[in-house]
Formats: sequence, structure tokens, C-alpha cells
Amino acid sequence: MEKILVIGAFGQLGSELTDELRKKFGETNVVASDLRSDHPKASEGIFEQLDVTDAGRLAEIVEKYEITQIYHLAALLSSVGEGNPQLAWRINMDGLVNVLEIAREKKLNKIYWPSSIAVFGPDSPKQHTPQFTVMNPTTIYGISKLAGEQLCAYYHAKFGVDVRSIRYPGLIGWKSMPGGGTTDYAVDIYHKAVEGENYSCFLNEGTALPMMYMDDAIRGTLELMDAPAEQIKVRTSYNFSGISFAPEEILASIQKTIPEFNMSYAPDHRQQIAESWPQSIDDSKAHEDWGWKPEFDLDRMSEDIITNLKKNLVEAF
Ligand code: AKB
Repeated sequence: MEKILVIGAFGQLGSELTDELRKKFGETNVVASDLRSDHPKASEGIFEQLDVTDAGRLAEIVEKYEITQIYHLAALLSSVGEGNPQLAWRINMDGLVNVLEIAREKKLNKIYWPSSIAVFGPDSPKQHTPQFTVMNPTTIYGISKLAGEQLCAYYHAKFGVDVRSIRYPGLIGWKSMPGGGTTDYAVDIYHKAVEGENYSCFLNEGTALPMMYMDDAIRGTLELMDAPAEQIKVRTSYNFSGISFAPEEILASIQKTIPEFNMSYAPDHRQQIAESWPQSIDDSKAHEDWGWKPEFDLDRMSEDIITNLKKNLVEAF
């Protein structure tokens, strides 16, 4: 039986992935860990407080629970990373090194570590950005993810660590909030719409970015982790595509259900980050190697999110 450690379990992705892993592997076989111990989810199952830059504490938890797989999700994202590049580098790189080292030492079965479309930069092709192309990221987050991808490929080639990775686009879900990314507007906007307010968007009209509904992202991640090792041909990180849209397109999609909703534009420093990234992604390698196929388009995602957020709002009263 696999024993799984999730690092960064209270983040936007971590909180939903931990729930799915518990459904799949059983409550007692999934240990949630996070820097914060005062989160409501800390009481939902086995929890350990962990700062992933602390290699000793990580080893202690791996030994205590006889961990066989790690999902290492803790990172500083693109926008907050620019506010403190030194800290972003330390958390993003030292954390990954610690996880790969414990995987090597303890011969863990599998590691999952997310990369991002932020590995691409202004020199990369903007449309259908290929798996293998010019990268040159310009954010510290993107630079740390690109270095991390190479480190994963190195640990796989040199030490046989079965580490797998996906380059996520902006992830959009209704159960958990993102923190510190450039694509966060596409989550915030639904909350404002359902609460009957208008939205001030920090990206400009016409700024198309690759995005994905959380349900697709979780399913794809688990499919990658279930695939036989010999099918995983890309050991840096897989391009992964769902939907691509600009702010005015998500507005139009929301207006189909909430016609009175409106949005204004007040671009800030995140505009420059968004402009350095691809607008759409070619994920044919993920499709060929392990059968990846997204299910949600923009309107289906909007309907699902709005229905669930409205239900939450009613239940809260
Ligand atoms: C961010 O905006 O920083 C993240 C990402 C695309 O990796 N959501």
C-alpha cells in the first residue's frame, strides 16, 4: 500500500488534490503537510506541520509514516515571487532539492512536482507553444521552475528517481483560492460575480492566457501518476493544456448566467508577467504519451463554478 505525503496541502491545488488522494488511497494513507498549522483543513485527517526547506523535519515525517510517494506542491508563485525573489528561489529550489534527495536516499516509489507555463518567456512562440522550444523565462518563479525541471530530469537519469511533472496553466476552481499568481483574476472574478459585485481586473483586455478547470487538472495529475513509468518520456515536465481565454471572454461567459455582471480594467505589474507568457499551449506530447484529454471548455467551467458558488452562498446564510 502506498503512503503519500502532500507538501503544501492547504494551497489552491493542494487542498483539492489531498481530498482526491484520500478518496483514492484511503484517509490513513495520505499525510497532509503545510507551513501553516492553523488552517481548518488541519483537522480533516493526518496532518504534520512542515517547512519544506527543513530537510531534517522532512526526513522525520517520511520515516514516521513510511512514506512511499511525495506530492511536493509548496512554492511561491509568479506575482509574490517578484516581491521577494531571494525567498522565492530559496523556497522553490531548496524545497525541491530536499524532496529529490529524500526520494533518492529512501528509494521512494514516485514523486510529483508541478511546473508551470511560467517556464516560457517573451522569446517563446505565443500560440500553441511547443513542448520543446526557446524558454528564457523572465520571472524568478519561471526561472526556478525551469531549473527545477532540469533537476527532476537529472535525478531521474542519474539516480532513477521516478519524478513526474506537469506545466500547469492558470488553475481555476471554486473550492480553494489561489495566492500570489498572475492568473488569479480568473478565480476572483467568479466570486465577485456571484456576490453581486462588479470586478476590477488587474490584466488588460486582450491578454489571453492558458488556463484549466481544477477538475481537469486533478484528473490529469492522477492520470500522469498512474501511467506506467515507461510511458513517461518527458522527464522535465509535460505541456498541459485546457482552455485559453482573455478577460473579456471570461466576462462574456459569466454574463450568460449573470447578465448584470460587469468588469473594468486596472492593469498592474502582473500585466507584464502575463505578456511574457504563452497564450495557448501545444500539449500533444502529454496526449501521445499518457492519453491526456481535457473535458471542460470555458462555458461548461463557468456554469459549474457559478452553480457551486451560489450553493455555497445560500448554505452560508
Ligand atoms: C501563476 O499565475 O503564477 C500560476 C502559474 C501559471 O503558474 N498560476
